[in-house]
Amino acid sequence: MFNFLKKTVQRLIKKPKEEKKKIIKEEKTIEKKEGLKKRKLFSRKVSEKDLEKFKMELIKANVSFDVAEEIVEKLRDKERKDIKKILEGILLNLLKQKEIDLIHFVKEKIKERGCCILLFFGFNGSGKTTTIAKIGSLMIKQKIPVVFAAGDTFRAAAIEQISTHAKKLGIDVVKHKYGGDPAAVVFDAKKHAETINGVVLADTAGRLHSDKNLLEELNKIVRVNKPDLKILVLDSLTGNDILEQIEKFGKVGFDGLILTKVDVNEKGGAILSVKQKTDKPILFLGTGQKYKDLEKFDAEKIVKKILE
Ligand SMILES: Nc1nc2c(ncn2[C@@H]2O[C@H](COP(=O)(O)OP(=O)(O)OP(=O)(O)O)[C@@H](O)[C@H]2O)c(=O)[nH]1
Ligand SMILES: [Mg+2]
Repeated sequence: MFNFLKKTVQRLIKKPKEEKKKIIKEEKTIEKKEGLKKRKLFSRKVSEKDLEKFKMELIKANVSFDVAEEIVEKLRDKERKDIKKILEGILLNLLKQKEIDLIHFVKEKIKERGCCILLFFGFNGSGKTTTIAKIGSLMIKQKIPVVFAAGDTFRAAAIEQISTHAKKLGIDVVKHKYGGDPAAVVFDAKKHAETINGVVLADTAGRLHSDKNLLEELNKIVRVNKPDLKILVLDSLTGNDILEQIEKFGKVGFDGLILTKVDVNEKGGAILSVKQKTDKPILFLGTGQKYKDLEKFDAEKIVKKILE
């Protein structure tokens, strides 16, 4: 996780030995010619060439162009010895967020009104159904009654997929027929959740950029069922398209995000771009295919990983 981003940052912080030797040699020549003052200028500050290279590498690590520029701007004319500290500040600032403690939130909602509805949506294959299963498992561990709503009535086998997870986890699932109205599925799941004082985890069909009807369907689910939290699930491997997805789903509105597949994401830059694009909190990172592979988002831990 974040290996590529980490290497990029490390390259800027620690110059390779040969390069350092070369710089010192060049500096000595300058010193002889033009005196000590010039040498200090040359050696201490991070060079324009290094910054440009750093920017390109950030972009290669899936950091968006705007964010890469912003980072480099803040490093310009700074002394090399301060770079690590400055970068730490930039990264922490980019990743900071208003936390939502999901378990606490759900428990409070159930106390208030007898149930809680969490609606999950996102692009095709981003990991919605898998993430719902992981969160279902988490809720059970917290002794919160759970019901799945099989709201993907669009894709063949989607109902079976969530039913299989439900069976493995011992969770109830409310389902209708294929082609049925997802808003009605979530409504029925809510009725069931009220009888058990539990939480509805509502699955939905994957969306493509061009799926106007599916976006309308999503709006209808929201209108009819008024979910307590709308959660956008994003695949961290997506690259710059991820920003477009945030924009699209922003039209439905979301309260939090989950970024999946960070375990197979060597680059790691998308997380910075996402944070810059939206001020909604990242609730969890998906770190694998097992139920336990769900990590709470922790900005300090991530920055430490990149800079250590
Ligand atoms: N490595 C890894 N794989 C994941 C993670 N989350 C989901 N996947 C895999 O990604 C694939 C798609 O996951 P789904 O949960 O079916 O995605 P979806 O968004 O429900 O897909 P659609 O219903 O087709 O829109 C599956 O093979 C999952 O096992 C993760 O955090 N890490
Ligand atoms: Mg699915």
